[in-house]
Amino acid sequence: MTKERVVMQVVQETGEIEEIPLTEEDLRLDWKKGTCCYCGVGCGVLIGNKDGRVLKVRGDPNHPANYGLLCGKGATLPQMVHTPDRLHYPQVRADRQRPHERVTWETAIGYVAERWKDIIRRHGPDSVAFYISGQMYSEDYYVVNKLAKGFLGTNNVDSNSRLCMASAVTGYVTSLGADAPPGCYADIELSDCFFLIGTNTAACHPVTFERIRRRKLHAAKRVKAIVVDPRRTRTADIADIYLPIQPGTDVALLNAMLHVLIAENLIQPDFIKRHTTNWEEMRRVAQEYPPERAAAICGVDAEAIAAAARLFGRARAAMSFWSMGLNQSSHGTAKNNAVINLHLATGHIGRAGAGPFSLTGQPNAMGGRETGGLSHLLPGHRLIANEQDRREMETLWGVPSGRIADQPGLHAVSLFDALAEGRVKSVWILCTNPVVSMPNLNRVLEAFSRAELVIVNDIYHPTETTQLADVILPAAQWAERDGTVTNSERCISHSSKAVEPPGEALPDWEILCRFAREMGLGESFGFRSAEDIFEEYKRTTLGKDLDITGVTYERLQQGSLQWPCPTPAHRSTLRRYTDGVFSHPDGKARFVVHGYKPPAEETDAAYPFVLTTGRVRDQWHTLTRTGKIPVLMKKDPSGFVEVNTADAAQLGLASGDPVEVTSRRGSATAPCRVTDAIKSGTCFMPFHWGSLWGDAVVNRATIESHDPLSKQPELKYCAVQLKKAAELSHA
Ligand SMILES: Nc1nc2c(c(=O)[nH]1)N[C@H]1C(S)=C(S)[C@@H](COP(=O)(O)OP(=O)(O)OC[C@H]3O[C@@H](n4cnc5c(=O)[nH]c(N)nc54)[C@H](O)[C@@H]3O)O[C@H]1N2
Ligand SMILES: Nc1nc2c(c(=O)[nH]1)N[C@H]1C(S)=C(S)[C@@H](COP(=O)(O)OP(=O)(O)OC[C@H]3O[C@@H](n4cnc5c(=O)[nH]c(N)nc54)[C@H](O)[C@@H]3O)O[C@H]1N2
Ligand code: SF4
Ligand SMILES: [Mo]
Repeated sequence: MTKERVVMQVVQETGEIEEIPLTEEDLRLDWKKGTCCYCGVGCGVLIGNKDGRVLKVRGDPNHPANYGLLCGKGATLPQMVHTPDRLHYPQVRADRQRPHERVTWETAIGYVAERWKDIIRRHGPDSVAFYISGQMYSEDYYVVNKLAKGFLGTNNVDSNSRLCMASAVTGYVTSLGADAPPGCYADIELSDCFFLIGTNTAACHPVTFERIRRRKLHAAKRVKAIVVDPRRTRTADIADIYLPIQPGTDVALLNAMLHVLIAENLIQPDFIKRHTTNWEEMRRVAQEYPPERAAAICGVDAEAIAAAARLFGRARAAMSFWSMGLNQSSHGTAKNNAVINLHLATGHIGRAGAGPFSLTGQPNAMGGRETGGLSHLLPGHRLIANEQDRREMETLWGVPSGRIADQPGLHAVSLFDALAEGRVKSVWILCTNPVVSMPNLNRVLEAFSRAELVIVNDIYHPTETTQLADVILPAAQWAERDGTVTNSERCISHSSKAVEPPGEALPDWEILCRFAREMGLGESFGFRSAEDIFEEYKRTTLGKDLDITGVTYERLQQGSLQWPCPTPAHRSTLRRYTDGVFSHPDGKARFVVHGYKPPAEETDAAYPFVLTTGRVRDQWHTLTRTGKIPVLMKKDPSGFVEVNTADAAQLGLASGDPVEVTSRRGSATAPCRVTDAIKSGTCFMPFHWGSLWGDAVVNRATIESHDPLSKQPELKYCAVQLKKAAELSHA
């Protein structure tokens, strides 16, 4: 690092950039290139370490996702590395009444292998399952998939990405013919209309939001922004039009926007004719959604819907951003298709500054899909259901033809159902905390108590999930191991090992390989490094839409690369579909048409409020990391329930009162926050606080109903009653 004044730049909630100077001493640290392990923005970081400890972090000025900028979570990464509750050793309990006991790796792996052999012998390979995470590196993902689908003979591998990105995947695949957003972050600086729907970008993708905000504010008259969310979050601060939509009704709104675009000749008939199919059906259904009809369904002004459509249709280049407000829905695929339809009708796709851009939640949700990390996928964007795809993978893995089962495995919700019903006997959970994050937690607890053997890889103990495990395996975490991730814009970055993991902790892939060897599969799982795995994995992408055979660890050390990147000389692919040729066999994009459907569970006299859920800016998921960082705990020290002012008055609730939120499945209790920023009839709780923190556990109430295509559960909508509680309980 040079001698000039080096600062860490951190974007604040207000949009101001705080500059924290690095000292002379800081600059003498050993700095390694990494990637932030929190959100899907995928910011490049430099990890400053000394004597085996991570001491500082700073944004990588050369990384295209952030050009040096970080948010508050990224800036405090060092504080979550060396904590007192890090797991150092494998632990086992043979009897659930007894405490966990430290064992050697040989004993732990030997025990798991022996139990799985026995369970598989008695009940067949589909009696075991892996539940994994969009926070694992692609190398970990590849090894789990190879092991389960290629060697153990079960497709029961699903990821928490099912709760996150599954509807975006089915949306892209049905509309465009292939997974992943067509554009890139650099489009932000070239766009003149931002359509943000179902995303609190300011809180959840702060560095990307800062780019959007800057673009908007630098040309405030020319660049327009539309925000659609039942809660007025800071994301709406940049909006020219803010639509406080009734939760779950987005398809009606989007169809009505298309109605207006057609009525006012703001569509591109030439683009539609040359590059799409199914327009007549689209036009017919859009006709059924005049803005007045949508206004009644969505609870927003018809004129505002028309105005939003005009901004979108008149823009030179419009970009849409969305995330969980659309994906976590019993018709999440339809919501995704409906956004993409707006782009297809107006030709806002495949060119600079324009395109549908779903924001990826976790740092490697995208890489997970690339490596086959959902129960219906195989590596290289292949499908279990496709015979040729299975044969190709069997050849690549050197296993007999027919080894890969021809039916998709269990998806996340059905996996926990199968455990609760005794159809699956054992689950191995890696890098996720389902006892906080799954919907309808009482059902999940049933699953754990019925399971014969629960194995959990984590970096900390206790978590709500490790507490219930029979076997706890200590994983090396961020900065303690190598690996690659793919962020929201298809950009692959390498994250380096900077320090040794604590105690006997090992990278997840290595734990899995040790297990595979114990199962007698040593020949196929002899990987010696993450790079070894990457080299094998990348060959599975040869000739596929995401071909990355031109990527090497060495090239990634120089900088990240956006797929496809098929040759060593190939530079990143910024945009796909620039030639108007889409990924369906006929080369056309498809209008996938849906009418509005109500959510799975509707409100009634007994459960009159809509409960929606989500995140706050300074916390990450189930708090295992950010919950230990005092500066991040300051703003929202506990869970809470946002209640609209008029509703609160009627219920006799004031801010700070304990309020009990009860659905047909369970209840949570947290302090009330009375606010005008949420729509009347709707309440909101963040899902971060699990049972280790008290009773603000919102997923006790949420519903496991899911989209029929994507199987993504409806975490953003269920019916609840609200009442003042006697008191709050704190752990
Ligand atoms: N600070 C922070 N950042 C994160 C994370 C984190 O835990 N903390 N997690 C990461 C991950 S994995 C993910 S998936 C992303 C999630 O990022 P976001 O999707 O932005 O976050 P959420 O808060 O879950 O939901 C976004 C918004 O959807 C709105 N919403 C609810 N129902 C509806 C609806 O029916 N229609 C519409 N239009 N809007 C609705 C909610 O009010 C909420 O403001 O964030 C990533 N970034
Ligand atoms: N109500 C409601 N529920 C939701 C959501 C919502 O919006 N509303 N959002 C859903 C979404 S989008 C998501 S992505 C999920 C997230 O939910 P989870 O995945 O359950 O949340 P995390 O806290 O990120 O869990 C990651 C776990 O892995 C551990 N860990 C970290 N690094 C490593 C590692 O390198 N190896 C191993 N083995 N372990 C590691 C952490 O300590 C932690 O226990 O929640 C879902 N649940
Ligand atoms: S925006 Fe996301 S990736 Fe970037 S520093 Fe913040 S949490 Fe990390
Ligand atoms: Mo997510």
